Amino acid sequence: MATKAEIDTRLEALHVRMKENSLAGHWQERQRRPDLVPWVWEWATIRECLEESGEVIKLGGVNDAANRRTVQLINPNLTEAKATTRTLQMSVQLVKPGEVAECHRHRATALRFAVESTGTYTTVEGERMVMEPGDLILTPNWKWHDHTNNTDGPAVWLDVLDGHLVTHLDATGRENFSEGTTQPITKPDGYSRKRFGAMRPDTSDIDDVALLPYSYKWVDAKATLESMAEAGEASDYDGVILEYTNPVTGGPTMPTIGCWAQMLRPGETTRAHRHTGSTIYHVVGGAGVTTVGRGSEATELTWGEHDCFFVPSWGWHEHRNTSKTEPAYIFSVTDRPVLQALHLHREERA
Ligand code: GTQ
Repeated sequence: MATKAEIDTRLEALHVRMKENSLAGHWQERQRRPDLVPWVWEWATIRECLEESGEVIKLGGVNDAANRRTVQLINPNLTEAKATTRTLQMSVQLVKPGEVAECHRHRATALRFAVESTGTYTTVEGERMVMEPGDLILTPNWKWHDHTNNTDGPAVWLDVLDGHLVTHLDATGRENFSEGTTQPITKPDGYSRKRFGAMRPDTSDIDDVALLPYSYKWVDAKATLESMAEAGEASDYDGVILEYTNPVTGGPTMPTIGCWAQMLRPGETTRAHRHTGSTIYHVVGGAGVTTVGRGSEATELTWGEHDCFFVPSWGWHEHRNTSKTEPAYIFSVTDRPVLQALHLHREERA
């Protein structure tokens, strides 16, 4: 029988030999990545940093100008990766009057959710999609897109991209539009919403209907939430909630990013649940508190108008509208469609 000391010596030698040969034992330790932190980004701070970036960062054109001017929301445990979550990035973009953010496309999927805008538009695959506050515009992967602010006020919107997921999958790719700063406008305004919105169109000319350029108006989302609230259609766990869907497939907005709009009625507190898939929230209006985790581990995220906050995957959470008189409206994005596609979506209710 080998002694403990002999075994230890041989084990150490084995570890060295394996390391030299790019091998490792299952029993050996590895670096664990940290859990993500529930977090709130206050709008006032984001907006001030964005305003300042507007003074010092030039957009478009030549030399040191950036191709996009955004302030990125970072999870405190993802500072090196510069990421909001391990799959999604939420950033806030500023395009000043007269500015253009040049045309390109990439294999990262993106969306815009307008915060301040009076008529600035994103052109997606030849269609101008005008942004009014709360409007949602999809830029599925590999669709040409550029942004034009022809108005006399700043345009500010949330960008959400699945770039971290795409990078993780080694599937990145991008291309600049070579025939100018912006792409030609080839479709009438409202084209996608009219063609795909109400009746079932013939889509046999479309390569992949899961990747439709599309836009959704906030007036519609809000009116729907209000009529659902009136009818008492609500979830104990989410309040009055709607998922934005692809108008042709009925599935999620895009294969990698799901979008939701919800209303917490005055004074409403939801029941706690948790699920796989992480969620980034943006408060369209109202004020409240979201409790993440339970017992001594609980964190209270206090939020108000335009703030953004994050609930990690598998984190218990419940929302409370702290106003007794006003509803709270929240837009959120999630990587749930990916988890569903991989049969990894799970939910547990308290
Ligand atoms: O506006 O096309 O936040 O390409 C990151 C990458 C925005 C955009 C981002 C982008 C864009």
